[in-house]
Amino acid sequence: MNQSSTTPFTGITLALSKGRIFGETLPLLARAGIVPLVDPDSSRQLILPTSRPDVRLVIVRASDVPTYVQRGAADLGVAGLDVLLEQGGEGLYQPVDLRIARCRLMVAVSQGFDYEGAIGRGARLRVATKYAKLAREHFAAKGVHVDLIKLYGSMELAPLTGLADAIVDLVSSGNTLRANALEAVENIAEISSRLVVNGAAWKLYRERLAPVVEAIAQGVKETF
Ligand code: PRT
Ligand code: MG
Repeated sequence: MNQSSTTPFTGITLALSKGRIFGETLPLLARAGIVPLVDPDSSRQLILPTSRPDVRLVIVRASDVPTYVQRGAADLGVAGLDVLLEQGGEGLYQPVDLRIARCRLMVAVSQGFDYEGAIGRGARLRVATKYAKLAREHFAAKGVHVDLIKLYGSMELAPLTGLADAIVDLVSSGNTLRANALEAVENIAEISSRLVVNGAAWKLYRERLAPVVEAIAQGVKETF
């Protein structure tokens, strides 16, 4: 159990993304006695040692967290339910709702666009989103025909430029929708971040992982 680069790391590796998830996970980790020794915002380091020599953090893209944990490159991870639902979350055990980075997955349109009318007429709706699977499932369940337009960011721009009639995106404060003259018309899912564990690692190394998982779960209980 050491963190030098010459010896393989034998402790617990936790994958998480920079930004809001990192910021909101830190207090929960601190309650579990895990404090990063390096600030990922001011350092280029992607592997962060912590106050616990047997625990390290790896910084990855939010949508890459499930891959790291599924393939065992990380034992634990923090991932948004949006990412887990969109990707399927296969092989992942999800023991703790961390109740952080909360938001809603919603359908939004330009203010004044007659969404219900368009659906009622059976119009084929052009929907821009990075959540292709979740959007497809949502509209299929409603029996609405859609042309899905896959985007990787700035979904809010699509209705404003005529690229799409509607978007499926995350909304938290609603400020981004308001600033772009959009309005939410449907709620698809309540989202928060989940602690995810590699299913095989959980079976093999449960006595090593469980104390960390339980400490984080306890942190959530004390925080919310
Ligand atoms: O940025 P990057 O491309 O690396 O990846 P990412 O965008 O997936 O990462 P990040 O850090 O932006 O988001 C990580 C996770 O945070 C998401 O997977 C969600 O589970 C969660 N989360 C919570 C959010 C939001 N709230 C949120 N509001 N993720 C994104 N947003 C965006 C939203 O897409 C929209 O553009 O913020 C904007 C709306 O915010 P409001 O406050 O104006 O409504
Ligand atoms: Mg982002």
